[in-house]
Amino acid sequence: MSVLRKDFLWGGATAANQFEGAWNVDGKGPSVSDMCTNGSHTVPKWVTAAIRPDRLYPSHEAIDFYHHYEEDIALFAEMGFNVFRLSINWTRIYPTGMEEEPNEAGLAFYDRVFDCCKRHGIEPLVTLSHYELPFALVEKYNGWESRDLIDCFMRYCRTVFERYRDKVRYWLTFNEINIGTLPFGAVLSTGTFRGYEGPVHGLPDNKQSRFQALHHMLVASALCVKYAHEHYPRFRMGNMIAYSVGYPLTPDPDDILANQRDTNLMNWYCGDVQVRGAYPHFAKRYWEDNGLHIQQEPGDAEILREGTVDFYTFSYYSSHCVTTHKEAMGGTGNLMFGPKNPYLKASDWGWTIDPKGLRYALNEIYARYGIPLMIVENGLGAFDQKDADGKIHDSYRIGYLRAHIEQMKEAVRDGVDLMGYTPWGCIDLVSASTGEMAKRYGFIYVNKFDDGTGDLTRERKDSFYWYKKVIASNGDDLGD
Ligand code: BGP
Repeated sequence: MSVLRKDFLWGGATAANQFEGAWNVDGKGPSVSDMCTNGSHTVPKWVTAAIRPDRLYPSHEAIDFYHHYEEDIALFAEMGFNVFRLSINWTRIYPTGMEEEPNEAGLAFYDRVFDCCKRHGIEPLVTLSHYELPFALVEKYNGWESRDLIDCFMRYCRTVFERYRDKVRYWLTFNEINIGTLPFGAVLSTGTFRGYEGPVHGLPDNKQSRFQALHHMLVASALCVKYAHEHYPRFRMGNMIAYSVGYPLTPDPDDILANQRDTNLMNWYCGDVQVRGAYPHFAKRYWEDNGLHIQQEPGDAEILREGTVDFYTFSYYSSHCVTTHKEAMGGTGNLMFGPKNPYLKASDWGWTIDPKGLRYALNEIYARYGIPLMIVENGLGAFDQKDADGKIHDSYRIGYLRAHIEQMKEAVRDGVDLMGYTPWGCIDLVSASTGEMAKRYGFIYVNKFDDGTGDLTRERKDSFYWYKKVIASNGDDLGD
C-alpha cells in the first residue's frame, strides 16, 4: 500500500510573471517583475524605473504560456497531474492596482485556463500574489509600506474569488511572504523601492519600511483568508513560506543561538502569524533591538487571529549553515548565505542539494503547526544540453527529485500529514533570482534562450516520462 494519501495532489508549480509573457497584451499593466532585466549567476539582474529600450526584460515574452496554455496543460495532463500551481497576474485584472473596475480581458484569460484544467481533470492551485505587484503601486505608495494597499489587494481578491468561485478551490495568498524579512525582498515582495534603479540585490536597505510593509501584507493575507472563509466555505486557503533549513556550523552555543535567531525570523515570524494568528513571542524584542516601530491599527490583532490558514505550503530547494565564526563564511544559495557544508554537494548555481533537509523541514513544521502541509516548490535548476539524439537526458534532475520524494515519504511515515507535491518550474521558465532561461527546472524543455531567441517549441525531457510513472504509482515507483 502506498505511503502517500490516496488523494495525494501531484503536479507542478509556476508563476505568471515567469512564464506567461504577453506582458502588455489585452490591457495588462506592468508589474514589478516586468521592470526587471535579465541577468545570470554572475551578472546581476536589475530593476529599472522605466522600460529601457537597450535592456532585455525576460518576463515580457517569457515562454508565452499566454498563447500556449492549451498545449502546456495537455502536457501536464499527459504526466498525470491532478493539480497545477499557477498565479494570477494581478495587473491583468487591475492594470495599476487602483482601478475601480476589473479588466474583463484579463479575467477571461484565466477562465480559459481554468476551464482547460478542468477538461483535463486538473485542480488549479492559485497564488494570488507571486512577485507581481502592480508597478504603479510602487510609484504611488512605495508598495506595501502604505496601508492603502490592503484595500487594493482586497478589491482584487474579491473580484477573482467571485469570478472563479466554481473553478478554483485551493488558494495561496502571498508567495514566499517571508522573503520580506530579507533585504532583497524589498523589490520582488514588499515593493518598497520607489525611485530606485539598479541591481535587485543592491538596493540600500530600509528595514523599517520593509517590516512595516510586511505587517500590511500579513494583515491583507489574514483579511483575504477571513473573507474567503466567510463567503466561500468550499475554498481551502493556504499560506506560502520560503522555508529555510539552517544548521549550526559548529557546536559553539553562539552558533546554535545564531541559527535559532535566523530560523525564528525566517520561518516562524510570518508562519506563526498566518497559522497561529499572532506574532510569535520573539517579535517584540526583535523590533526593539532593531529600532523598528510597527504601526498596528486597532483591530489588526483580531484580523490576524481570525484569518488563519487551512493548510501550510512552502518552497524547499536547499539548506545552509550558520556560524558566528567569520573566517568560515562563504556563499551558497540564492536567498540565504552561509559557509559551505562539507557533507553536501551543490548545483551549478551553488545551491546545496540536501534531500534529508526536506524530511527535517516537514517534521519541524508539522510539529509546530499540526495542520496539513504541501510542498509547492522544490527542484533542481540546471543547464540542460541536448544529446546527439536531440533529446534532453536529465538524469541529474531525476536523481534530485527521486531523493527528495524518498525523504518526503519518510516524513509521511514519521507522521506528517502531507497533501501534495508540486515541483517548481514543471515547464522551463524564467528564473526569479537571476532572470535567466539557462537555469532550467522543467520536465518540459522550452526552446527559449537568454538572448531572447528561440521558437518556443516544447519538448519532453527524460524526467517527463519518469515523473509520469511516479504519479501513476502514487510515489511507489521512483525508478532505479
Ligand atoms: C522561489 C520562487 C520562485 C522560483 C524559485 C526558484 O524563490 O518562489 O518564483 O523562481 O524560487 O528560484 P530561481 O528561479 O531563482 O532559481
